[in-house]
Amino acid sequence: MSKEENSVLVGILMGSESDLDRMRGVWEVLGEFDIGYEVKILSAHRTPDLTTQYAVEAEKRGLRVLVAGAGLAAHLAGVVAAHTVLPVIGVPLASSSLGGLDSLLSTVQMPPGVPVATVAVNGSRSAGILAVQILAVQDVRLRDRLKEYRQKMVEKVMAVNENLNLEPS
Ligand code: RP5
Repeated sequence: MSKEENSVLVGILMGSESDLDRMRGVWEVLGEFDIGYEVKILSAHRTPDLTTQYAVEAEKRGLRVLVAGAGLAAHLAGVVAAHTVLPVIGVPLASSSLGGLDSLLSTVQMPPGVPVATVAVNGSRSAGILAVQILAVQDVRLRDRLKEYRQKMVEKVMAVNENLNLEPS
């Protein structure tokens, strides 16, 4: 799956097809900002060679940010980060009886030297926004669009406040 109109700048990886729904927010946001992306199912333990190959080749292929989501022991983002100097955003997924705490710790607690920028458990929209922010460092128009996005958030909250009509109990 990919958005072909623009050059592909963001690689979105996840450990299993069962992660698709929880990762959807990443490509929804990238679509909203017209950023080219591709989505791949790649697992650190089920397809270790393919995962390594993808991470090693990503920079040469023109990708600029990688987003990796996985549940359970969730070592995908760390393994990908080990094979590239591109920024890697980790999305811990709550796919186990531990409610995502396992994924959170195994994604965020990378040993020093190989960081994974970890968002909230199931925080796929935030991962998408962070990817846009990273790309926006070199792109003033993208920064302006991020400012508009923030302004819309303000307006949404203000509209909710205007419509709050709570009866005293
Ligand atoms: C992880 O194991 C995946 O990222 C997924 O969250 C979890 C379960 O995978 P399936 O057994 O549903 O394929 O590697």
